[in-house]
Amino acid sequence: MGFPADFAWGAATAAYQIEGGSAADGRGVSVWDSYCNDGNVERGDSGLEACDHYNRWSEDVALMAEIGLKGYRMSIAWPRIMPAGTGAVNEAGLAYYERLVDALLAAGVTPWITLFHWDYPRALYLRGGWLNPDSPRWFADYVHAVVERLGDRVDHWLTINEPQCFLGLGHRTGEQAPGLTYGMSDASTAVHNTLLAHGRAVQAIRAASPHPARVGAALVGKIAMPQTTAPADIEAARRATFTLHRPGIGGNTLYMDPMYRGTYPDDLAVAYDGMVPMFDADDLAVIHQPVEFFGTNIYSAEVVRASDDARGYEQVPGHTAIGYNTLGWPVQPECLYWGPRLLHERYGLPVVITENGMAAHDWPSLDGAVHDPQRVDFLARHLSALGRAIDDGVTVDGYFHWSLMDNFEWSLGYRPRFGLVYVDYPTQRRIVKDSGRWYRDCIASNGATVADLGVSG
Ligand code: GCO
Repeated sequence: MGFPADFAWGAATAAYQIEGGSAADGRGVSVWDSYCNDGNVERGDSGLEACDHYNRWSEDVALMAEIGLKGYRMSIAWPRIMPAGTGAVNEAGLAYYERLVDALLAAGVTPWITLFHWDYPRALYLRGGWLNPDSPRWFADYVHAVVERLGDRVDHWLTINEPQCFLGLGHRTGEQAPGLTYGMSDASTAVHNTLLAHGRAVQAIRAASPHPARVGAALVGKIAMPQTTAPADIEAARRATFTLHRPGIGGNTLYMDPMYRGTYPDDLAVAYDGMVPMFDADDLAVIHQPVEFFGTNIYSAEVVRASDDARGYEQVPGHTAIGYNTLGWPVQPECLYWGPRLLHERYGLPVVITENGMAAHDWPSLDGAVHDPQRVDFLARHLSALGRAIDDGVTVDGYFHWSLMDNFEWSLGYRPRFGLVYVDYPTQRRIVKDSGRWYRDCIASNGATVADLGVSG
Protein backbone atom coordinates (compact mmCIF):
# COMPACT_ATOMS: atom_id res chain seq x y z
CA MET A 1 0.00 0.00 0.00
CA GLY A 2 2.59 2.61 1.01
CA PHE A 3 2.21 6.33 1.46
CA PRO A 4 -0.74 8.10 -0.24
CA ALA A 5 0.06 9.90 -3.47
CA ASP A 6 -0.84 13.27 -1.91
CA PHE A 7 1.02 12.62 1.36
CA ALA A 8 2.21 15.89 2.96
CA TRP A 9 5.96 15.37 3.24
CA GLY A 10 6.99 18.34 5.33
CA ALA A 11 9.14 20.01 7.93
CA ALA A 12 8.13 22.26 10.81
CA THR A 13 9.31 25.40 12.58
CA ALA A 14 7.82 28.01 14.91
CA ALA A 15 7.98 31.80 14.69
CA TYR A 16 9.79 32.56 17.93
CA GLN A 17 12.31 29.79 17.35
CA ILE A 18 13.52 30.96 13.92
CA GLU A 19 12.37 34.49 13.03
CA GLY A 20 14.32 36.97 15.13
CA GLY A 21 13.28 40.49 14.13
CA SER A 22 11.77 40.77 17.60
CA ALA A 23 11.34 44.54 17.46
CA ALA A 24 10.99 44.88 13.71
CA ASP A 25 8.09 46.61 11.96
CA GLY A 26 5.83 47.12 14.93
CA ARG A 27 5.97 43.63 16.45
CA GLY A 28 4.74 43.65 20.05
CA VAL A 29 6.48 41.99 23.00
CA SER A 30 5.81 38.31 23.69
CA VAL A 31 6.13 36.50 27.01
CA TRP A 32 9.15 34.71 25.55
CA ASP A 33 10.92 38.02 24.85
CA SER A 34 10.57 39.02 28.49
CA TYR A 35 11.30 35.52 29.81
CA CYS A 36 14.62 35.51 27.89
CA ASN A 37 15.32 39.11 28.86
CA ASP A 38 15.03 38.10 32.50
CA GLY A 39 17.92 35.67 32.00
CA ASN A 40 15.93 32.45 32.27
CA VAL A 41 17.43 30.71 29.23
CA GLU A 42 20.68 28.72 29.06
CA ARG A 43 23.73 30.83 28.18
CA GLY A 44 21.54 33.94 28.16
CA ASP A 45 20.17 32.91 24.74
CA SER A 46 17.04 34.52 23.36
CA GLY A 47 14.95 34.68 20.19
CA LEU A 48 16.08 38.25 19.54
CA GLU A 49 17.86 37.20 16.31
CA ALA A 50 17.28 33.42 16.24
CA CYS A 51 17.90 32.24 12.64
CA ASP A 52 17.13 35.71 11.24
CA HIS A 53 14.37 34.09 9.22
CA TYR A 54 12.51 37.40 9.34
CA ASN A 55 15.10 38.69 6.85
CA ARG A 56 16.23 35.42 5.26
CA TRP A 57 12.82 33.90 4.53
CA SER A 58 13.40 33.91 0.77
CA GLU A 59 16.68 31.94 1.15
CA ASP A 60 14.95 29.50 3.48
CA VAL A 61 12.07 28.94 1.05
CA ALA A 62 14.68 28.10 -1.57
CA LEU A 63 16.15 25.51 0.82
CA MET A 64 12.68 23.97 1.28
CA ALA A 65 12.38 23.71 -2.51
CA GLU A 66 15.88 22.18 -2.69
CA ILE A 67 14.82 19.50 -0.22
CA GLY A 68 11.60 19.05 -2.18
CA LEU A 69 9.20 19.63 0.72
CA LYS A 70 5.53 19.25 -0.19
CA GLY A 71 4.42 21.07 2.96
CA TYR A 72 5.89 23.52 5.46
CA ARG A 73 4.46 23.86 8.95
CA MET A 74 5.18 27.37 10.23
CA SER A 75 3.63 29.50 12.94
CA ILE A 76 2.50 33.10 12.99
CA ALA A 77 3.67 35.38 15.79
CA TRP A 78 0.52 36.75 17.41
CA PRO A 79 2.40 39.91 18.62
CA ARG A 80 3.40 40.64 15.01
CA ILE A 81 -0.27 40.79 13.99
CA MET A 82 -1.73 42.44 17.09
CA PRO A 83 1.10 44.10 19.08
CA ALA A 84 -1.24 44.66 22.04
CA GLY A 85 -2.66 41.16 21.65
CA THR A 86 -6.05 42.47 20.66
CA GLY A 87 -7.46 45.51 18.89
CA ALA A 88 -5.32 47.26 16.27
CA VAL A 89 -3.85 45.08 13.52
CA ASN A 90 -0.22 45.67 12.47
CA GLU A 91 -0.30 45.83 8.67
CA ALA A 92 3.48 45.25 8.41
CA GLY A 93 3.08 41.97 10.29
CA LEU A 94 0.35 40.71 7.97
CA ALA A 95 2.36 41.84 4.94
CA TYR A 96 5.40 39.86 6.11
CA TYR A 97 3.44 36.60 6.30
CA GLU A 98 1.68 37.38 3.01
CA ARG A 99 5.08 37.62 1.28
CA LEU A 100 6.25 34.39 2.89
CA VAL A 101 3.07 32.47 1.96
CA ASP A 102 3.22 33.72 -1.63
CA ALA A 103 6.85 32.61 -1.89
CA LEU A 104 5.98 29.16 -0.52
CA LEU A 105 3.15 28.74 -3.02
CA ALA A 106 5.41 29.91 -5.86
CA ALA A 107 7.94 27.26 -4.78
CA GLY A 108 5.27 24.54 -4.78
CA VAL A 109 5.34 24.21 -0.98
CA THR A 110 1.96 24.09 0.78
CA PRO A 111 1.85 26.22 3.95
CA TRP A 112 0.36 24.62 7.07
CA ILE A 113 0.00 27.46 9.56
CA THR A 114 0.00 27.12 13.36
CA LEU A 115 -1.78 30.11 14.84
CA PHE A 116 -0.34 29.87 18.36
CA HIS A 117 3.06 28.37 19.09
CA TRP A 118 3.72 29.86 22.55
CA ASP A 119 4.77 33.47 21.78
CA TYR A 120 1.82 34.91 23.72
CA PRO A 121 1.44 38.71 23.70
CA ARG A 122 2.86 40.13 26.94
CA ALA A 123 0.13 42.80 26.94
CA LEU A 124 -2.46 40.04 27.39
CA TYR A 125 -0.35 38.26 29.99
CA LEU A 126 -0.50 41.50 31.98
CA ARG A 127 -4.31 41.33 31.73
CA GLY A 128 -4.44 37.87 33.26
CA GLY A 129 -3.61 35.80 30.22
CA TRP A 130 -5.38 32.44 30.06
CA LEU A 131 -7.15 33.15 33.37
CA ASN A 132 -9.03 36.05 31.84
CA PRO A 133 -12.51 34.94 30.64
CA ASP A 134 -11.93 37.10 27.54
CA SER A 135 -8.85 35.05 26.54
CA PRO A 136 -10.76 32.76 24.12
CA ARG A 137 -12.22 35.79 22.34
CA TRP A 138 -8.83 37.52 22.18
CA PHE A 139 -7.42 34.48 20.38
CA ALA A 140 -10.41 34.17 18.05
CA ASP A 141 -10.20 37.86 17.06
CA TYR A 142 -6.50 37.48 16.20
CA VAL A 143 -7.20 34.27 14.24
CA HIS A 144 -10.00 35.96 12.31
CA ALA A 145 -7.67 38.81 11.28
CA VAL A 146 -5.06 36.33 9.99
CA VAL A 147 -7.47 34.07 8.12
CA GLU A 148 -9.27 37.07 6.60
CA ARG A 149 -5.93 38.10 5.02
CA LEU A 150 -4.41 34.71 4.17
CA GLY A 151 -7.44 32.44 3.89
CA ASP A 152 -7.61 32.86 0.11
CA ARG A 153 -4.20 31.16 -0.19
CA VAL A 154 -3.88 28.98 2.94
CA ASP A 155 -6.02 25.85 3.31
CA HIS A 156 -4.38 24.16 6.28
CA TRP A 157 -4.62 25.65 9.77
CA LEU A 158 -3.57 24.42 13.20
CA THR A 159 -5.03 26.36 16.11
CA ILE A 160 -2.72 25.68 19.05
CA ASN A 161 0.59 23.88 19.55
CA GLU A 162 1.04 21.65 22.57
CA PRO A 163 -1.20 23.19 25.25
CA GLN A 164 0.15 20.43 27.53
CA CYS A 165 3.58 22.06 27.31
CA PHE A 166 2.96 25.78 27.38
CA LEU A 167 0.40 25.35 30.18
CA GLY A 168 2.27 22.62 32.05
CA LEU A 169 5.75 24.12 31.81
CA GLY A 170 4.79 27.78 31.43
CA HIS A 171 1.98 28.02 33.97
CA ARG A 172 2.38 25.09 36.42
CA THR A 173 6.09 24.31 36.87
CA GLY A 174 7.39 27.69 35.67
CA GLU A 175 10.15 26.11 33.55
CA GLN A 176 9.05 28.02 30.45
CA ALA A 177 7.57 31.42 29.69
CA PRO A 178 5.81 33.13 31.34
CA GLY A 179 7.30 31.24 34.31
CA LEU A 180 4.09 30.95 36.36
CA THR A 181 3.34 28.33 39.00
CA TYR A 182 -0.45 28.20 39.15
CA GLY A 183 -2.19 26.07 41.73
CA MET A 184 -4.49 23.38 40.40
CA SER A 185 -7.57 25.61 40.52
CA ASP A 186 -6.06 28.31 38.31
CA ALA A 187 -4.46 25.64 36.12
CA SER A 188 -7.87 24.09 35.47
CA THR A 189 -9.21 27.51 34.44
CA ALA A 190 -6.27 28.08 32.10
CA VAL A 191 -6.76 24.63 30.53
CA HIS A 192 -10.47 25.25 30.04
CA ASN A 193 -9.96 28.70 28.51
CA THR A 194 -7.29 27.31 26.19
CA LEU A 195 -9.72 24.62 25.03
CA LEU A 196 -12.40 27.29 24.53
CA ALA A 197 -9.85 29.34 22.58
CA HIS A 198 -9.29 26.35 20.26
CA GLY A 199 -13.04 26.05 19.66
CA ARG A 200 -13.54 29.76 19.10
CA ALA A 201 -10.55 29.78 16.73
CA VAL A 202 -12.04 26.97 14.63
CA GLN A 203 -15.29 28.97 14.42
CA ALA A 204 -13.28 32.07 13.39
CA ILE A 205 -11.47 30.11 10.67
CA ARG A 206 -14.75 28.80 9.28
CA ALA A 207 -16.20 32.34 9.32
CA ALA A 208 -13.19 34.07 7.71
CA SER A 209 -12.00 31.48 5.19
CA PRO A 210 -13.40 32.08 1.68
CA HIS A 211 -13.29 28.33 0.96
CA PRO A 212 -13.37 25.05 2.91
CA ALA A 213 -10.25 24.78 5.09
CA ARG A 214 -8.62 21.77 6.72
CA VAL A 215 -8.31 22.53 10.42
CA GLY A 216 -6.67 20.76 13.35
CA ALA A 217 -4.32 21.35 16.25
CA ALA A 218 -0.88 20.04 17.27
CA LEU A 219 -1.14 18.14 20.54
CA VAL A 220 1.66 16.30 22.25
CA GLY A 221 1.15 13.49 24.63
CA LYS A 222 2.73 10.48 26.19
CA ILE A 223 2.20 7.62 23.78
CA ALA A 224 2.41 4.12 25.22
CA MET A 225 3.26 1.15 23.02
CA PRO A 226 2.86 -2.54 23.87
CA GLN A 227 5.85 -4.74 24.71
CA THR A 228 4.37 -7.45 22.46
CA THR A 229 1.44 -7.62 20.05
CA ALA A 230 -0.49 -9.83 22.47
CA PRO A 231 -4.04 -8.39 22.81
CA ALA A 232 -3.52 -7.90 26.57
CA ASP A 233 -0.39 -5.82 25.96
CA ILE A 234 -2.13 -3.76 23.28
CA GLU A 235 -5.01 -3.09 25.69
CA ALA A 236 -2.41 -2.10 28.28
CA ALA A 237 -1.02 0.45 25.80
CA ARG A 238 -4.52 1.86 25.24
CA ARG A 239 -5.06 2.24 28.99
CA ALA A 240 -1.65 3.82 29.53
CA THR A 241 -2.24 6.29 26.67
CA PHE A 242 -5.84 7.23 27.46
CA THR A 243 -6.14 7.30 31.21
CA LEU A 244 -5.12 10.19 33.45
CA HIS A 245 -2.35 8.68 35.50
CA ARG A 246 -1.71 11.24 38.17
CA PRO A 247 -2.42 14.84 39.20
CA GLY A 248 -1.21 17.23 36.53
CA ILE A 249 -2.32 18.93 33.31
CA GLY A 250 -0.25 16.92 30.82
CA GLY A 251 -2.62 14.02 30.26
CA ASN A 252 -3.71 13.24 26.70
CA THR A 253 -7.45 12.93 27.29
CA LEU A 254 -7.66 16.17 29.28
CA TYR A 255 -7.34 17.93 25.92
CA MET A 256 -8.13 15.30 23.31
CA ASP A 257 -11.49 14.19 24.70
CA PRO A 258 -13.05 17.70 24.97
CA MET A 259 -11.67 18.72 21.56
CA TYR A 260 -12.47 15.52 19.65
CA ARG A 261 -15.24 13.83 21.67
CA GLY A 262 -16.99 16.80 23.31
CA THR A 263 -16.58 15.56 26.89
CA TYR A 264 -14.04 15.77 29.65
CA PRO A 265 -12.73 12.29 30.54
CA ASP A 266 -14.49 10.42 33.34
CA ASP A 267 -11.28 10.36 35.41
CA LEU A 268 -10.91 14.18 35.31
CA ALA A 269 -10.70 14.27 39.11
CA VAL A 270 -7.37 12.41 38.87
CA ALA A 271 -5.83 15.25 36.85
CA TYR A 272 -7.09 17.91 39.23
CA ASP A 273 -6.11 16.01 42.34
CA GLY A 274 -9.63 15.25 43.44
CA MET A 275 -11.07 18.70 42.60
CA VAL A 276 -13.58 18.60 39.75
CA PRO A 277 -13.81 22.17 38.43
CA MET A 278 -17.23 23.60 37.59
CA PHE A 279 -17.54 24.73 33.99
CA ASP A 280 -20.52 25.86 31.92
CA ALA A 281 -21.88 22.72 30.21
CA ASP A 282 -22.40 24.75 27.01
CA ASP A 283 -18.65 25.32 26.80
CA LEU A 284 -18.00 21.77 25.63
CA ALA A 285 -20.13 22.35 22.54
CA VAL A 286 -17.86 25.32 21.71
CA ILE A 287 -14.69 23.32 22.35
CA HIS A 288 -15.85 20.32 20.31
CA GLN A 289 -15.77 21.83 16.83
CA PRO A 290 -15.65 19.49 13.83
CA VAL A 291 -12.12 19.39 12.39
CA GLU A 292 -10.49 17.60 9.49
CA PHE A 293 -7.35 16.06 11.03
CA PHE A 294 -5.77 14.99 14.30
CA GLY A 295 -2.38 16.71 14.47
CA THR A 296 0.06 15.25 16.97
CA ASN A 297 3.71 15.74 17.89
CA ILE A 298 5.24 12.32 18.63
CA TYR A 299 8.90 11.98 19.58
CA SER A 300 8.94 8.72 21.49
CA ALA A 301 6.83 6.23 23.45
CA GLU A 302 6.96 4.41 26.75
CA VAL A 303 6.77 0.60 26.55
CA VAL A 304 4.09 -1.05 28.68
CA ARG A 305 2.69 -4.51 29.28
CA ALA A 306 -0.41 -5.97 30.87
CA SER A 307 -0.44 -6.18 34.66
CA ASP A 308 -2.76 -7.83 37.16
CA ASP A 309 -3.39 -4.67 39.20
CA ALA A 310 -6.38 -2.33 38.83
CA ARG A 311 -4.55 -0.13 36.35
CA GLY A 312 -4.10 -3.04 33.96
CA TYR A 313 -0.69 -1.90 32.72
CA GLU A 314 2.83 -1.38 33.92
CA GLN A 315 5.84 0.28 32.36
CA VAL A 316 8.44 -2.21 31.17
CA PRO A 317 11.59 -1.57 33.21
CA GLY A 318 15.05 -1.17 31.75
CA HIS A 319 16.32 0.34 28.52
CA THR A 320 13.80 -0.55 25.83
CA ALA A 321 14.89 2.21 23.43
CA ILE A 322 17.52 1.72 20.72
CA GLY A 323 19.30 4.80 22.01
CA TYR A 324 18.88 8.38 23.25
CA ASN A 325 19.13 11.76 21.59
CA THR A 326 21.35 14.52 22.95
CA LEU A 327 18.54 15.62 25.29
CA GLY A 328 18.25 12.11 26.70
CA TRP A 329 14.95 11.38 24.95
CA PRO A 330 14.58 7.66 24.13
CA VAL A 331 14.64 6.78 20.42
CA GLN A 332 11.72 4.39 19.96
CA PRO A 333 10.78 4.24 16.24
CA GLU A 334 7.68 2.12 16.77
CA CYS A 335 6.10 5.20 18.40
CA LEU A 336 5.14 6.19 14.87
CA TYR A 337 3.34 2.90 14.38
CA TRP A 338 1.48 2.69 17.69
CA GLY A 339 0.80 6.41 18.25
CA PRO A 340 -1.10 6.92 14.97
CA ARG A 341 -2.81 3.54 15.34
CA LEU A 342 -4.13 4.16 18.86
CA LEU A 343 -5.09 7.80 18.20
CA HIS A 344 -6.86 6.99 14.93
CA GLU A 345 -8.68 4.10 16.61
CA ARG A 346 -9.98 6.35 19.44
CA TYR A 347 -10.74 9.60 17.61
CA GLY A 348 -11.45 8.40 14.07
CA LEU A 349 -9.72 11.29 12.31
CA PRO A 350 -6.93 11.27 9.73
CA VAL A 351 -3.66 11.62 11.65
CA VAL A 352 -0.97 14.16 10.77
CA ILE A 353 2.43 13.85 12.46
CA THR A 354 2.97 17.56 13.07
CA GLU A 355 6.37 17.00 14.73
CA ASN A 356 8.91 14.19 15.02
CA GLY A 357 12.68 14.49 15.13
CA MET A 358 15.82 14.33 17.25
CA ALA A 359 18.54 16.55 18.61
CA ALA A 360 21.96 15.28 17.49
CA HIS A 361 25.62 16.26 17.85
CA ASP A 362 25.77 18.21 14.59
CA TRP A 363 28.64 20.35 13.38
CA PRO A 364 30.42 20.83 10.02
CA SER A 365 33.11 18.21 9.37
CA LEU A 366 36.49 19.13 7.92
CA ASP A 367 35.04 18.49 4.47
CA GLY A 368 32.54 21.31 5.13
CA ALA A 369 29.51 19.00 5.11
CA VAL A 370 27.33 18.20 8.13
CA HIS A 371 27.17 14.42 8.38
CA ASP A 372 24.30 13.32 10.65
CA PRO A 373 23.99 9.54 10.14
CA GLN A 374 21.95 9.08 13.28
CA ARG A 375 19.27 11.48 12.12
CA VAL A 376 19.22 9.66 8.77
CA ASP A 377 18.75 6.37 10.60
CA PHE A 378 16.14 7.97 12.89
CA LEU A 379 14.17 9.21 9.88
CA ALA A 380 14.35 5.87 8.06
CA ARG A 381 13.17 3.87 11.06
CA HIS A 382 10.35 6.25 12.06
CA LEU A 383 9.04 6.69 8.53
CA SER A 384 9.17 2.95 7.99
CA ALA A 385 7.07 2.45 11.12
CA LEU A 386 4.63 5.13 9.93
CA GLY A 387 4.39 3.37 6.57
CA ARG A 388 3.54 0.13 8.38
CA ALA A 389 0.72 1.91 10.24
CA ILE A 390 -0.66 3.11 6.91
CA ASP A 391 -0.40 -0.44 5.49
CA ASP A 392 -2.37 -1.63 8.54
CA GLY A 393 -5.21 0.74 7.74
CA VAL A 394 -4.40 3.91 9.70
CA THR A 395 -5.22 7.09 7.73
CA VAL A 396 -2.15 9.33 7.90
CA ASP A 397 -2.18 12.52 5.83
CA GLY A 398 1.27 13.91 6.51
CA TYR A 399 4.59 14.00 8.35
CA PHE A 400 6.38 17.20 9.39
CA HIS A 401 9.93 16.66 10.55
CA TRP A 402 11.05 18.76 13.49
CA SER A 403 12.79 20.76 12.33
CA LEU A 404 13.57 22.35 8.98
CA MET A 405 16.58 24.09 10.53
CA ASP A 406 18.46 24.23 13.82
CA ASN A 407 16.73 26.81 16.01
CA PHE A 408 16.01 28.25 19.46
CA GLU A 409 15.03 25.31 21.67
CA TRP A 410 13.17 27.32 24.33
CA SER A 411 14.81 27.19 27.76
CA LEU A 412 17.78 25.27 26.33
CA GLY A 413 18.59 28.01 23.85
CA TYR A 414 20.61 27.10 20.76
CA ARG A 415 22.55 24.14 22.17
CA PRO A 416 20.21 21.39 20.84
CA ARG A 417 20.24 20.98 17.06
CA PHE A 418 17.13 19.40 15.49
CA GLY A 419 17.43 20.68 11.93
CA LEU A 420 17.66 19.04 8.53
CA VAL A 421 19.62 22.21 7.83
CA TYR A 422 22.55 23.33 9.99
CA VAL A 423 22.60 26.99 11.08
CA ASP A 424 25.93 28.62 11.85
CA TYR A 425 24.51 31.24 14.21
CA PRO A 426 27.40 33.75 14.17
CA THR A 427 27.20 34.03 10.37
CA GLN A 428 23.64 32.73 9.83
CA ARG A 429 25.05 30.49 7.09
CA ARG A 430 22.84 27.49 6.28
CA ILE A 431 24.25 24.02 5.39
CA VAL A 432 21.88 21.25 4.29
CA LYS A 433 22.82 18.23 6.38
CA ASP A 434 23.10 14.69 4.98
CA SER A 435 19.66 14.05 6.53
CA GLY A 436 18.19 16.86 4.44
CA ARG A 437 19.51 15.21 1.28
CA TRP A 438 18.31 11.80 2.43
CA TYR A 439 14.83 13.23 3.15
CA ARG A 440 14.80 14.81 -0.34
CA ASP A 441 15.33 11.37 -1.92
CA CYS A 442 12.73 9.79 0.35
CA ILE A 443 10.16 12.43 -0.63
CA ALA A 444 11.00 12.01 -4.33
CA SER A 445 10.29 8.27 -3.97
CA ASN A 446 7.07 9.01 -2.01
CA GLY A 447 8.45 6.88 0.77
CA ALA A 448 9.45 3.88 -1.34
CA THR A 449 12.99 4.14 0.09
CA VAL A 450 11.68 3.30 3.58
CA ALA A 451 9.29 0.50 2.64
CA ASP A 452 9.91 -2.80 4.34
CA LEU A 453 12.91 -1.79 6.41
CA GLY A 454 11.67 -4.27 8.96
CA VAL A 455 10.69 -1.73 11.61
CA SER A 456 7.76 -3.67 12.96
CA GLY A 457 4.85 -2.23 14.84
C1 GCO B 1 7.60 21.12 21.25
C2 GCO B 1 7.56 22.28 20.41
C3 GCO B 1 8.78 22.53 19.58
C4 GCO B 1 10.08 22.00 20.15
C5 GCO B 1 10.37 20.59 19.65
C6 GCO B 1 11.67 20.04 20.24
O1 GCO B 1 7.08 20.10 20.80
O2 GCO B 1 8.09 21.22 22.37
O3 GCO B 1 6.45 22.20 19.54
O4 GCO B 1 8.76 23.93 19.54
O5 GCO B 1 11.15 22.83 19.76
O6 GCO B 1 9.36 19.73 20.06
O7 GCO B 1 11.55 20.02 21.62
